[in-house]
This record gives sequence, structure tokens and C-alpha cells, in this order.
Amino acid sequence: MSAAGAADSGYTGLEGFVRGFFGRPHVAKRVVARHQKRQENAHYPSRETGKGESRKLTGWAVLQMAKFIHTADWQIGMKAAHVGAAAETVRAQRLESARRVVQVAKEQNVEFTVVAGDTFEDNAVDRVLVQKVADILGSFPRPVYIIPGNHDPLVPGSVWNHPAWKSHGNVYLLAEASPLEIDGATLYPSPLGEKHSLKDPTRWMDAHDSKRIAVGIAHGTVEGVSQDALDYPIARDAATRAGLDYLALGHWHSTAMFADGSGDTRMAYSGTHETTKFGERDSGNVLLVEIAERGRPPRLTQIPTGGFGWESLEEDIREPDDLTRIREMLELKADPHTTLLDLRLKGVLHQESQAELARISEIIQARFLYGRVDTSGLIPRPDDDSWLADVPVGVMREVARQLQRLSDPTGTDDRPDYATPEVATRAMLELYRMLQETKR
Ligand SMILES: [Mn+2]
Repeated sequence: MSAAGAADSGYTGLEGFVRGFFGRPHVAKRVVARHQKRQENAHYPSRETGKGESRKLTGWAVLQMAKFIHTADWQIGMKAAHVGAAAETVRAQRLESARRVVQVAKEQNVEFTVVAGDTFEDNAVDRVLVQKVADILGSFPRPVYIIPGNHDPLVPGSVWNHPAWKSHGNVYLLAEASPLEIDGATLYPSPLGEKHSLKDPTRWMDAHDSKRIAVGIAHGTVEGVSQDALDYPIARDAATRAGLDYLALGHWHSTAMFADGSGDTRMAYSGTHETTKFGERDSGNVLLVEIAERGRPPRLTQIPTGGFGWESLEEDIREPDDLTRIREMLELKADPHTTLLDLRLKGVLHQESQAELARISEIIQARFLYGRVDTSGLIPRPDDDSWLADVPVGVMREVARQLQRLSDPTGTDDRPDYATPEVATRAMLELYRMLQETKR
């Protein structure tokens, strides 16, 4: 692209002005072309330009690039039965975080927002929720582009047939797998029409000849993500293969970015905007996507939107002190009222620790949004040494007998330096725990 040429001379009016501003003729031409196109298309989703010449100039400058929020997997209407009495709060929070996504989009002053599938848990969700989601998306002053995912596929009677989607002029359901020119970019959406498929939803996308910024939107599983069965498989090089500047993905709940051979990241999962369960790492985010111009690698910024923290803790109990340490740690936790806790204890439970265990349970129930304590991995410490009689004869029995002898603080004969009564007692309890586990 040469900057000079016969066509560059004699600019007049708008084009000359823009050219002067940018100092780059090809950019000026593009900006003007887009501006004119916008004038021609009354239905074209347009940006608020504000008042005054300088605001308008800002608007033109922004036209060279695409800046948008990528979100997915809101799973509105999720039952959340796994968190018992907290389920209602957890469900409400998914809407609250959806409002936060719109807030982030406003704060970042993005051109548009993309929802890459599974906005709803399924097509049977309460229609009041459909209206609520439409209203939340409608509160964003610029376009929102949505594709149906495998949870809410585009089928007769789906959530997408609801009149709520006519409530707001800025919300666009992308129902066709074909390129769509929008302000500043061309979208390549891949709406889903069934729950499962072995087809790569990005296969049809081809933006190689496009002069405009090309953004794909798809829902499926990128090759290499662990899964039980193939489900809407997406090639790992899908974005590069299709000539896209960026491929916005949905389906997996953790934020994940996929770099191509040259180290540029042109495809990513935004992850769910609000964590859905324990063990879902790096979720509760949206991605801010900024593409400076066609061909340039996008700049991705992960922005947290989640309201609740889901913490999984697994703790080994060896001494009564261990439970005290855990209680103190829980008492110091910041924001327990927005934290869901999954505490798994394993090891040996000493008789004198019952009270501490009860305290832990009380603190969790009183302060945390939700908590569960799994004590099935705790084995009560034996009352006496009668269990030793059950130890299989042989090496095990010999080890148990030696440990029993060394755990007696009054016995001092031929004790190695490291084998203090405490160490021997711990080892004996460990042996006891292992034997109890093999009996289960
Ligand atoms: Mn999905």
C-alpha cells in the first residue's frame, strides 16, 4: 500500500480534512468510505457521536479499529442445585454480573459487545428471565451481537422466538452463518441449531479477501481441550485458517487464549462472566478486544466481572493444631458473604478436635454464602492400641509394633535421633489411617 499516488492529489472537503488529520491517504479514504456508507444505511447500527466537531473526529478515528467486549456462557436460568439454599442467590448473581458486563462495556467505551453462545441454561428457562436478559443487553447504548449456543440452540420454540428480543433496537440475534458487515468490522457468526454436533462451526468462515477487520463468533471445543466426546470441534488454527483477525469463542467456562504459530493470539474463550461451580479455574471474566487495524494482532485484556468466589480447599489433618489453623484461616477470610466454600478434610481426627471441627462448621454456616465440609476423608483416631491386632502379620505388623514402642515417651532404649515419640505417633496414625482406608 503506497502512501502516495495520483489519486492522492486534490483532496477536497471531508476527505482532505481527514487526510490532513491522519496524514495517511489510504486511511483517509477508508474512513471517508465508511462514513459515507453509514450515511447511506439508515438501519446501520451507528455510534453516538455526541455534540461538537471534536467528538465527531474522535468517532472517525475510532472507525479504523475495532474495540469490543467478548463475553459468553452466561447460563442464565442455571439451577445451581449443588449449592442448596444459596441457589437462589447464585442464580440472581448471574443476572447481576450480566449487568456488570454491560457496565464494563460502557466504561471501556467499546463499539459493540459479542455474546458467543449459551446465554441461557436451556430453551425452557422462565420467560421472565428472557425479558430480563433482553433488558440488560438493551441497556447498552450500542450494538450487542448474540449467537445461540448448544444450551440454547436456535430451534422452533427456543428462547430466541420470544418477543423480548424486539424490545431493544440494539440487540441483534445472529441467526445465519454468513458474513455481516457492521460499523468498523465484518462479523462471521456461527449460530448453533442443535445440542451436539461433530461439525467444526468455523469451517465455513473465510475472510482472506476481506479488507475490513474480520471477527468470527463461534461456540464449541477447541482441539486439545479435554472432553469426553467430540462436541462442535474447533480447529486449533481456526482463526488463522479463516483469515480472521479474531475468533470469539464460547462453550468453555475458563478464560483461555490460543496463540498461533507466530505467537499472536487471534482466538480465545472469554469464559463465563460468573463462575458456575467449584473447580472452574479462571472464570468470571470478560475480554476486552482491541484490533488496531486489519491484520494486526488483537490486544486482549481480561476484565473480572464475577461477583462470587468459589473456593475449593483440601486440607490434611495430622494434629489437633491443624484444625485450629484452618479455623483461624477461615475467620480471617475476606468477603465470606460472597464466597462459596468447598472444604475437604482428610487425615486423622483426634477426639479432642471434635469441638474445633464443630466451630469450623458454625463459622462457615454463619458467615459464608455457602459452605460444605466433607469429613469423609477423616478417620477417627483409635481409642487404644487394640487395632494393632488387626494389622496383617509380616512387615506391616513389625512396623506397627516398632512405631508403638517408639511412640511411648517413657521408652528410651535404642531410639534413633529422628524418631521422637511425636514423629512415631504421627507415623503410627498414618499407618492406622491407611489400614482403615484399605478396609473401606
Ligand atoms: Mn456450550
